Amino acid sequence: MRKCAKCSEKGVIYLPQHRLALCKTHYLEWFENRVEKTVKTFSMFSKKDDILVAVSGGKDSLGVWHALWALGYKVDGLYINLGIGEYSELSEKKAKAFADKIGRKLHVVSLKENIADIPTLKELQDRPACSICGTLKRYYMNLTAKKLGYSVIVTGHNLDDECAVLMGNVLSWNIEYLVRQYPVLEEGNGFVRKVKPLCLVSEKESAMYAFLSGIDFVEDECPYSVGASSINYKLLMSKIEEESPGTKLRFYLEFIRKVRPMLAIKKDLHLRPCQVCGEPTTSDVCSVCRLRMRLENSKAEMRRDF
Ligand code: Q46
Ligand code: ZN
Ligand code: ZN
Repeated sequence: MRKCAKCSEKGVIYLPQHRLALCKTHYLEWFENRVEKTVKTFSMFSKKDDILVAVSGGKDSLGVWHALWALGYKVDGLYINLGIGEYSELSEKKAKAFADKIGRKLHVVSLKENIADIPTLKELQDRPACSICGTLKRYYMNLTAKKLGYSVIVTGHNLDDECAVLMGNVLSWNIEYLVRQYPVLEEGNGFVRKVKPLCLVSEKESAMYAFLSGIDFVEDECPYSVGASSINYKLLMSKIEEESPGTKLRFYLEFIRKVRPMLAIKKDLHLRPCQVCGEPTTSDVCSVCRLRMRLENSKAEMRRDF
């Protein structure tokens, strides 16, 4: 390993796309500066904002919480317990321990207490677990942030996540999703502002930051992530990146700079409050309330059968 570019210490990481070797201290500094620069470039939030980080217990979400806390932002955490067996139990424990360590609040929402756990909902619906899970996470993140008075929601999506989504949307030319792919989703129409401060750091850089910061994160992936197409896209992108470092960053940034502005024709989604819970939706009753009704109907049917 080469020497650190900032001091004479031995480097612990080499960043090929930046042609930079750094020691532990200077890597942590580099990472936090990069996060801060991303926050400022995309005008995500300021030190006055009350920020809520959606944490899963993994390296990215705990890492972004740590970096923002170290940079002096007012950041608390939100953990949504999905009820996925041991995986959820362990990740909640790690998220709680991390919150205690940095002395910030962690809010916990249990899907089981609010609607039903993911395995139960997967049984009920003929949809992949991740699609139900994504809808519910977005719903409870927004609802909780509003209820508790947070002005911004942070998620831990990194450059690899964003590139995988971008690749999927490009392969199917999903213009509606492509337009929405941006590091900031503005507030309005009942939605709290949502931002991704890790969108310009790779998965490896994020993992290294979490490791060198001494964060105790969940290493296991969610059992439902196996076979997701995004994993294949990530592998493909990483192969290309190995051959030509900097491709991922270029793919994402050039899309943001050059392509997205050409696609960004304002689409009026006709959002209105859900007639049951009041959260924004494009139909009369939002998808979570419809899911809840379906769950109640199936319970009633089961009671009738017995
Ligand atoms: S937690 Fe939920 Fe992910 Fe598990 S069920 Fe799928 S979406 S894989 S980030
Ligand atoms: Zn150094
Ligand atoms: Zn609703």
